[in-house]
Amino acid sequence: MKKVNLILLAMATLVIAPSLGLAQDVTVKGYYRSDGTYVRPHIRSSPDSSISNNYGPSTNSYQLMNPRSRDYDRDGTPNYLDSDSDNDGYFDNNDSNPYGFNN
Ligand SMILES: [Ca+2]
Ligand SMILES: [Ca+2]
Ligand SMILES: [Ca+2]
Repeated sequence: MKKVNLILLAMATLVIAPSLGLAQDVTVKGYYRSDGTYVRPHIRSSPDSSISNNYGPSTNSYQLMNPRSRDYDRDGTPNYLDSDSDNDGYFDNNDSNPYGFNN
C-alpha cells in the first residue's frame, strides 16, 4: 500500500511540478543582434508584467544556464526572489536600472 502511494506521489509530482514555474523558463538559442553582436545561448524567465521576478544578467557562464543562481548584489537572495536586485533602495519594479546599469 505504501509503495503504491509513493508511486502515485511521484507521478503527481512529475505532472504538477512543471506547472509551478519550472516550465516557464525560456531557453534562448544563441543569435546575432542586428549590430552584429553575438548573444550566447541562455535561459531567461518567461515574460510577464513584473520585473522583480526576472533572473537578471549573468556574470559568468555557470549563471548563464543556471539563472536561479544569479545574484546581482550578492546578498544571498537570487535576483528572481530579490525585490531590490541591485540594493540601491529602489524596488525592481520602480527602478529604471534594476541591475545597476548607468547608476
Ligand atoms: Ca518577469
Ligand atoms: Ca540579491
Ligand atoms: Ca533597485
